[in-house]
Amino acid sequence: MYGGKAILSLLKENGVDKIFIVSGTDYPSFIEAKVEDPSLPDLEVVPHEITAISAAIGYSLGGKIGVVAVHTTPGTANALGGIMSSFTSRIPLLVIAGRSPYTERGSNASRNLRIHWTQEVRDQGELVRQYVKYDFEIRRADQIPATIARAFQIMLSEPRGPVYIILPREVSVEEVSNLKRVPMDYYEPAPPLEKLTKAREMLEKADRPVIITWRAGRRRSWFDALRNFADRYSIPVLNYAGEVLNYPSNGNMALDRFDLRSADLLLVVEAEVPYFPKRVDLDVPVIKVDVEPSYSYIPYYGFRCDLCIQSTPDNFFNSISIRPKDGSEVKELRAKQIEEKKAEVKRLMDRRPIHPKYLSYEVGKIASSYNLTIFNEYQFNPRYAELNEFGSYYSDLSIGYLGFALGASVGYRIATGRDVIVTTGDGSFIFGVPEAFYYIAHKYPVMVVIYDNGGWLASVEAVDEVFPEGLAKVKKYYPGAEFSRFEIGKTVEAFHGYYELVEDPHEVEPALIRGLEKVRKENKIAVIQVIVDKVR
Ligand SMILES: Cc1ncc(C[n+]2csc(CCOP(=O)(O)OP(=O)(O)O)c2C)c(N)n1
Repeated sequence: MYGGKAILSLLKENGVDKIFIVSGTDYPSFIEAKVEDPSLPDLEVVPHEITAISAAIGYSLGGKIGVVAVHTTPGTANALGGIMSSFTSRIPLLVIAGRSPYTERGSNASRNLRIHWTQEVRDQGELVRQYVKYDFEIRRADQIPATIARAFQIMLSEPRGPVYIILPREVSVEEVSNLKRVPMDYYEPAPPLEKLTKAREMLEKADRPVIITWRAGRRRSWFDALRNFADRYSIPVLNYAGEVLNYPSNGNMALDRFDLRSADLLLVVEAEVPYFPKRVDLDVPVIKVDVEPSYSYIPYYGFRCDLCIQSTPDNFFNSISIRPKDGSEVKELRAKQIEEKKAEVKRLMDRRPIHPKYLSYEVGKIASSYNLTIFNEYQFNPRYAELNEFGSYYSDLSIGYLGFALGASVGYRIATGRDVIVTTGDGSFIFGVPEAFYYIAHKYPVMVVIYDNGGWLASVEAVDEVFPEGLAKVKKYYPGAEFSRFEIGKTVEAFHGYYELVEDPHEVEPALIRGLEKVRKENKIAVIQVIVDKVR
């Protein structure tokens, strides 16, 4: 069996049923192998790497193994943002990149185009090395079984993340003499006994501990363990909806805000940035529970860690028991926050331009009534929604590389079969390469809600933060951060999708329901572009 076919066979054995691919002159072996054996993983064309790698990320978030195949150095360049995102957000991802043929003659695979010289780079792995857990250029076809086994071991062991395998064209056609499987188990950390004892002491002693998280809900058993712990011992949870849903928003311990200066212990779980020192100056002990507590990839990092525990959240939470705290104050605070939000939504519901918080409330209502998963990029505010189930919410990935939500929503939909709604800023929508998204989404349709505030509000906010008395703020004029408004979602019609532009707050709910019906009953992509105010 030749190298390319061996890779596809081994991927299939490892449960991969789909490869998101942007092919080039490096993939004849994959294409030939798929034609020879249709039972090999599907080669799902997504015609831009930003969307393809996002789809693979969504596939992994949906519990399967995301695999993306890209074209040598140009494809890697376009996929780099997704690689960075999966590294910093700890998402398993197998990135396969072709490599320019390295021979000038002697093989069918030898160079036959100008680009086969010009696309060669001195060290291809270097392009991604800061953001992958492992990279390797396969030198001989016999190395394929061990390389694939190792790739799975590394990407699935915590902290999970991307691996980058380079496949030269010569190796892809070379015979593999022995396709022997190599067992390579995955592994993950658990807390040492003495650290557990210390954590128990600190938690017992504290009167006002608070859990701060960001992605402790990224695995179902973690989500369940955190919820049980917080509920049983009455410890409030901040960022219950962070990068993922970490704790149900209808749970008794879900808080939108909490004055951290009144806490006497922070239990920081899978969160690289627990708070902003610029905003709040804290002198509170910290227990950190994390599969990699140091975040050593971040060069400057000043957060204290009085007790650093390298563990998965479930291994920690399921091994600790303490006397429950008195949760009455948290419940009161929570009830107050819910009432405030209700009153706020009531105040905002007739307002023009539409307020993004009100839109989030309406999106949240639809998502919970119709059991949809939300993929959010930038504007949806989860506090105004009811998000209760594991896997019902995914948001901006850690490194802030915009453009993942469109592709990821489709990958997630394919992996889970769940209906998905994407919420995205107008800027983020464009970063997501809509046309490439439509190509794949027309087969697996989702609904997209664009929060169109006519530009990059984040860039405007940065000006106000850095120059609070500045002229730009006084003049409300922000060159470089604003752009003209177009009907950006209308391009979906070229892909037989459904489009609506909404400016009237009373039209929000009916438009969302119409869009969802188009997705569910007519199998169409729906894009609802909502003109919103330039506020958060
Ligand atoms: C690929 C990429 N380019 C640029 C940025 C910088 N950036 C951060 S937020 C933002 C604005 C995004 O616009 P939009 O989605 O409309 O959200 P808004 O801030 O307007 O609510 C930009 C440009 C980024 N994070 N990623």
